[in-house]
This record gives sequence, C-alpha cells and structure tokens, in this order.
Amino acid sequence: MSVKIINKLLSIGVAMALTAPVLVQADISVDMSDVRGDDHGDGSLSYPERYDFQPGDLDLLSMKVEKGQDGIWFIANFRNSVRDPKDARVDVGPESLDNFFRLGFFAFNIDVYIDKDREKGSGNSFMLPGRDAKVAPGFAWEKAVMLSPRPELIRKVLVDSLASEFEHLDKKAIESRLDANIFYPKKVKVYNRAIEFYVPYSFLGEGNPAEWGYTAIVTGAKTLMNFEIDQLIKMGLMQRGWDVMQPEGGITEQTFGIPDSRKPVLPIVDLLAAGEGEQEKQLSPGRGAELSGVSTVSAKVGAGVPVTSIAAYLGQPDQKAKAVLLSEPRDASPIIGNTTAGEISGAAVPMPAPKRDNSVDGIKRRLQKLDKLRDEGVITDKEYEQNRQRILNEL
Ligand SMILES: [Ca+2]
Ligand SMILES: [Ca+2]
Repeated sequence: MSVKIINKLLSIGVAMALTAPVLVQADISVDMSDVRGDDHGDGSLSYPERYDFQPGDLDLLSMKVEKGQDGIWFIANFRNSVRDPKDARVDVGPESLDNFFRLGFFAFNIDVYIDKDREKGSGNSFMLPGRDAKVAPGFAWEKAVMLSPRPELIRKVLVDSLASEFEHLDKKAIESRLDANIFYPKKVKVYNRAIEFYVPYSFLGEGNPAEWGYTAIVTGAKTLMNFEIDQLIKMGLMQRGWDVMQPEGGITEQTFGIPDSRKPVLPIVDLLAAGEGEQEKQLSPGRGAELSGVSTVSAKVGAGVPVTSIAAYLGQPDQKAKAVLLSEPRDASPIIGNTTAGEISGAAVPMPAPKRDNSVDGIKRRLQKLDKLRDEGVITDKEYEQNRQRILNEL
C-alpha cells in the first residue's frame, strides 16, 4: 500500500490559544492516494455520452483530511476540473441550475464511511440506498459523510422514505437518529480540480481522525428537477438511491454505460484504494460486494457486535429493526438494528432514466407527460407553460 498517512503533532501558537477558546485538537494530516485513470468501477463502466461528462471527471486522485476550526476538512482531488453547474444538462424544468445546485458542483456524490473504533464488525455495514454494496466488517462505520450537490433534498427524501416505512415512529425521532449518524456537508469549496467539504466535531465526536478508517466512493449524481422528484415520491420510486446514476447497458446518454446489462454492475465509479487492480477486484462481485477502506491502523478483533444491513431500509423491516430504531441515539451505534447482513432485498425498484426524444411522437409523449403533471398538481400553470414552450421549440 502506498497510502501515506502522516499524523503531525504541532504546537498551537500561543497568541491563537489566547484569543480563540477553541478545543485544542492535534493537527491532522491524512493523505490517501487513489489510482489514476480508474474511473470505470469494476473496469466496465463507460461515461455518459453527453458534453457535460468527460472521462476523468469522476477520477479521484487523492483524499486528504485536514484540521479546521471545530472540525475537519475533507479535500478530494480529481483528475479534471470540477464542472460548474451552469454546464449541466437536464431535460425539462423551469429552474435555473445555479439555484438548483448551490454548492458549485453537480456531477458527482462522494460518500465517506468513517470507521472510528477500528474494531472488526463493530458498527454499520450498509451503504446508502442505491450504492448496492456494503462496507467490509474490518471497516464497519460509526459516522457517514455524504457529499451531495443537493444535501437538504437528499436528507429530506431519506427522512420521508423512512417515515413512510416506519409509520408509527415520530419523524423527529427518525431525524435525530439519522443526524447522529449521517452528515450532509453544506460548507463546500471548489478550487479547480479540488473540492473541499467541512465536517464538524459536533457530529464526528471524540477521537483522532488520523487513526480512523475511511471507505470512500464516488458515484455519478442524477440531475433531476424538483417536480420530477415530487412525481417520483408520489410513485413510490424514491427509495432506490434516486440520487445516484445507475449503470445501463450499451451507449447511454443519461448514465454510465456497461457492455452487458444482464450482468449487474455497481454504480460506484471510483473507490478510494491505493493498490493497482484493488478497486476492480473489490467491485467485481457486483451487488452486495464488500468494500474495504483505507487506514494506517489495522482493525482489532471486535467484540462481536453484528454489522447491519441496508436491507432494513429497502425491504420490509422486521420487528427487531423497528425496536432498535426506536431506541435512543447513542454514539457509535447502528442506525437500524441487528438485521442479517446479506443480499439487498428485492424491494429495489429501478428508476427509468429520463431520455430526450425529439421525434414527433417523442414530443407528443413529453407534452402528455407534462399535461399529467399539471393535472395532478405537481407543477404550476406557469411551470407548465414554460416547459410546454421549451418542448415545442424543439420541433
Ligand atoms: Ca482514481
Ligand atoms: Ca480508485
């Protein structure tokens, strides 16, 4: 492993210590490298055929962790410049993309699952809906960070889908449980090829970030408009990782392509793993693959705390899972109980990718779809008119 993690203990300047009553934390410098040119998942993913996606865009080169005030900064370096939301291409919708993606990026999500205790099997194994993989027991996580171009929205959708699944639970209880375990950064900076995101210690809790394990993945982010999302929620399609581009067979415009759609391929485009071929090996089992993170501290044999499964999110949760969700939030505890780790359940519903069709029939279909959305009150009359004109202009 060429992973280089340096933990430097530097003395804090006296002047600063006097003026700023901040919690004194060790200066951290964690630098984890990734293979260049491996933005192809298990080796078979090809980029969407559209101008706002090019090979290299989702190629993670390194991830760093640096000390910030009362928290840490993650710094992800990519091969290409981070694309501006004004370059994003979407199908229909009245909203301006700059309003829609306020954080300065739109094309990807970065998930970081943090293993704080480095105890094998202690913590969560599930990844968020739609990733279709698990975190290996040696990296079972306590805290997860989800960098999304639309953090408020993905949190809300996750809360809503859990609330509809666990109807008897108070929504506030679900929210506090989620917020104790999953953080959606809103403090984000884009510098050419780097994106930095801030995570406070109030979320992360105690510990030395240089001694933690990190399982990080990059996925393509879907660019759905608000009214489309509302529609999908109504249709009950939101549970299956709607924020992640799912691979499809052939040459594709809206998502990543794979040569053979019969073979299930994970939507993970890049996995943080320093060894050549390591990522391809880890992702090749497809659905249910167990991914290992990166750490300088090797995993201890755990106390045998069972890892959890994402199946509880997607399938019918069992009684035991409900009981644990009801319990009080507590640091380093699973979100949803001790369900059996295993295959992701069959409740997953693949989401149809929006396609632009400029044929007369295609225009007709899109206009009918628009009529339906207005009739159901999903879009306003004004939004209806704007979209209608936009579609007709393509004739
Ligand atoms: Ca890479
Ligand atoms: Ca990689």
